[in-house]
Amino acid sequence: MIKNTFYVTTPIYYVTAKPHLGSLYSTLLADIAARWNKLMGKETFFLTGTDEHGQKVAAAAQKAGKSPQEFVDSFIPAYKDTWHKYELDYTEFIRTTDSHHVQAVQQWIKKLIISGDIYKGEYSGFYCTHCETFVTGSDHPSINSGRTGEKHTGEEQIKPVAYPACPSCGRETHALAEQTYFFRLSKYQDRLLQFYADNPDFITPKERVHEVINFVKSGLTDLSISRTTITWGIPFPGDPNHVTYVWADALNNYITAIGYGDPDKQELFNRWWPADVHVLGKDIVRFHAIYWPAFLMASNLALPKKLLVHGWITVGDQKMSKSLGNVVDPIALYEKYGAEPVRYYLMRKMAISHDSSFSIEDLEQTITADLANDLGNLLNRLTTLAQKHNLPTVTAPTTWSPAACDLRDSCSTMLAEVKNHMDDYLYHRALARIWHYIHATNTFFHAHEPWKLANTDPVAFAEIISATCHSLQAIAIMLLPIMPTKMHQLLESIGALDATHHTQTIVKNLEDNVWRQTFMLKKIDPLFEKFDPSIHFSGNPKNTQDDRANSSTHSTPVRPEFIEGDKSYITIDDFVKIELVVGTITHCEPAPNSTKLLVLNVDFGPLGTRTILSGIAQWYAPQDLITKQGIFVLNLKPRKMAGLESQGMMLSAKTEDGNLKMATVASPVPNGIRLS
Ligand code: ME8
Ligand code: MG
Repeated sequence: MIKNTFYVTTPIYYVTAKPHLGSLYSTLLADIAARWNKLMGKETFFLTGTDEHGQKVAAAAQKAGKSPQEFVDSFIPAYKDTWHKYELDYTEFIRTTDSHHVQAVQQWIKKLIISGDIYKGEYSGFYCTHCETFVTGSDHPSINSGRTGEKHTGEEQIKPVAYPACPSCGRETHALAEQTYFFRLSKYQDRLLQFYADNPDFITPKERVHEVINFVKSGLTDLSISRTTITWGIPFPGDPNHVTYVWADALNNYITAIGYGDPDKQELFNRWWPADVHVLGKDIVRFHAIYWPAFLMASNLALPKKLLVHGWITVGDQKMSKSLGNVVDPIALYEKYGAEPVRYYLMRKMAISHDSSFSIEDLEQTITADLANDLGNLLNRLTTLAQKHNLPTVTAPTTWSPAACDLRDSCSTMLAEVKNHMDDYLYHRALARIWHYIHATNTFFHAHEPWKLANTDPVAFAEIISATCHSLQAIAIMLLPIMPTKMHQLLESIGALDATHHTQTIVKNLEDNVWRQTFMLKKIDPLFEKFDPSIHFSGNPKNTQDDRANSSTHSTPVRPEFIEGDKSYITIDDFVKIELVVGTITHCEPAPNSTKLLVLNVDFGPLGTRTILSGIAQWYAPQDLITKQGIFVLNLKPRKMAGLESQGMMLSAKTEDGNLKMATVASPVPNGIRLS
């Protein structure tokens, strides 16, 4: 029996902050896949949610001075509100702290312990908290676990890297040695390779499969799936000192949300599993293409049909990310532009397999040109004309002119091609194809100058109006998954709202060149607003279509009001007020009566020597610092600390998990040099 169901998921997001444009993008891709399949007559389940356990979340909670549960709870309304504002019509929002998920994961573990795929052992290696991932020796052949022991050249005042960098994010990992439960990943190496060979379409875009195959071929070691050094996680069944590794917890959301582990929900589970598509960004391919299929194999469950892997939304050349602090706030965009223009822009401009740069200038130009001018104006002219000539109801002619037949033929070709693109998740191509047809419809409408025909040839006039309405109906139906509310308004204004109730038949008819009999036209407020780029940007406001296509490659920075948590840039004048100077630490000792502070004597060359106190005793022994060059703020108001006056501040970087490194220069420079 062919299932007439469609199950789509998004990554569940770490709740360390509110959602941003990147998480919106993934969730939107899933929403559009669900809406499209619904339109094509399938029953759909669209799952999204939040990943709430693990070290990363616990560390962020601690920093915020909240309990982990309180901390994660505080973000849920922001997620749900943002998704509702953007019309992301999910079926279920799963939280990994939901009790049914917790219980189902525990059951899953128990089953695998019984089957022998989970066993207890000892892990010793490295861990990246940012990616919540274990880094093994084979990931990093160049593990360097100590000082180089070379002679002093001045250069190695910078400590050699003590731990390997994380292969995903490049951050320094930390050492980990603990008792742990392992998942027998190594056992599934051959079956995984066979699966990739048998299912060449498992990963979209296809090219991504090579890195996965290479990784598996290089040899899979068993995966540590419990932690004893953290407490914020699902308690490991039968061993209270352990909590479940966050990925072994999180990946299972895709099955626990539809009833896995609940005997009363067996039918529901069978109805939806396996998932038709998991949407994810390219950062988490390894977890979804290797660990997840192996977990499922071990559980005797079918594997998902597809992983839809997308690239980054970037700002300039940088990935938009919570940790880089350059995230665009979807709510600020919503307030200025509305949900559906932003939905359109993200789907039109972000090619799924590539990284794509986001800029407000490009967004405004796209809304103005594509939505307000190409589509909105066409509807507006049509309905204005019909109203002016008192033609509320248009009936299709018995025979169509050759020009109208051409338009009708190109409509059915457009539909067939757009359907293929939509089925292949190539939404930017589908939209480009629809816009090609919108241009053809505009050309048809304007070339026949219906405003002149109204009084001279009422039959020809009605034909132009009717054919344009048919085109608009087809366009609106294909755009329903992208801009549901606006397209309902459009269909209503041409009296074709009923088309939304039986879309499959309508699409079939349009493909078969069967056009509708009557339309009833009603003028409505413009569907889309125009944005004049000259208000915010210098340069030629009348950019052509081609200029627009290029504009994202040399994009202007996103305006500050759209950057989350960064509502006010400083100017260069503000920056130069801070005197940042390089100096060498010539003497260092613990501050009297303090376990935290060190007293540094720092030589600033021509600027003299200063006494500076720094709260770094926990990370550096005094002798480690002598002869090192640091970066200091020299015009900070002197401050009394531990009974001494500190005449400046040393800069350092503290990581989420509490490591601290002093800031320095890449190679020695003369003391007293000012940073600029
Ligand atoms: O990795 N452009 O959660 P996460 C496009 N909890 N997409 C982006 C993006 C950007 N600049 N930034 C983030 C996790 N994303 C785990 C997932 S799943 C069982 C567990 C999207 O909060 C993209 O989909 O770090 C990426 O894969 C995801 O957010 C990572 O979200
Ligand atoms: Mg991430």
